[in-house]
Amino acid sequence: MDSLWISLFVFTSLSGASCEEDLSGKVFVFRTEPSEAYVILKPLPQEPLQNFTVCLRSYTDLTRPYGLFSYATQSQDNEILIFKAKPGEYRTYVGGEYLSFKVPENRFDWEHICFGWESATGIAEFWMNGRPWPRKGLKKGYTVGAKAFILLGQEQYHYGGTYDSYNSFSGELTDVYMWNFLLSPHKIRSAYQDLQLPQCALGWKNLQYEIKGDVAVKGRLRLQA
Ligand SMILES: *[C@@H]1O[C@H](CO)[C@@H](O)[C@H](O)[C@H]1NC(C)=O
Ligand SMILES: [Ca+2]
Repeated sequence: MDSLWISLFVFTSLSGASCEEDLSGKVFVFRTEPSEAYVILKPLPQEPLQNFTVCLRSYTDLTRPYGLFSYATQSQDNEILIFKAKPGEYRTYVGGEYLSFKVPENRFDWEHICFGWESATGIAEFWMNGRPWPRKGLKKGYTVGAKAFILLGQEQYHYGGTYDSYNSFSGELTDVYMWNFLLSPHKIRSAYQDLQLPQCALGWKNLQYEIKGDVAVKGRLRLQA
């Protein structure tokens, strides 16, 4: 972190626009439908990625398509994208190509998902609520670009830019993490159960973020006592 960044960070923190926070037990509530809002995640990763895992937990009654996690670079807007195409299908993108994972519909509950990928084999893992789906593969040998613009709640059409609110997320989002390696099955189950996790640059317990638009940070409501 250089001093310019620190002063910018302090300045924006004071203005309430940007913060680094331990968000344990909290959620982002995207209140409107459709929504123009999104949450920018920082810091920008400075290294290209050969392996990664992204985990997050969401809760919504939307049946239209929506973007959850959008990692865009200057040259590829769908560098990494987690997109719910319909109630029974997630699409996970790497380098502009996607895999489709069929999931149960109408569960009406929180959905915890992890998407992991490794370049060496192109193997992609999709986990939902602590269970692995049959592995698939894409973009073997590819390197995910650095200096990405990462946001939650929209699907970027261009780096840092336009999106279509028809693909916006409305509902609740929590427990967002990204690692630059494939998380072990044991740790993916830990992520699902919200237990101790390996250090990461982008994590819910030390999240640097900036809210754009109508998103509130609130305590998580438990479904059961
Ligand atoms: C990515 O994963 C592969 C296979 O697990 C490993 O050999 C390689 O060193 C990893 N690359 C980086 C940059 O961590
Ligand atoms: Ca896109």
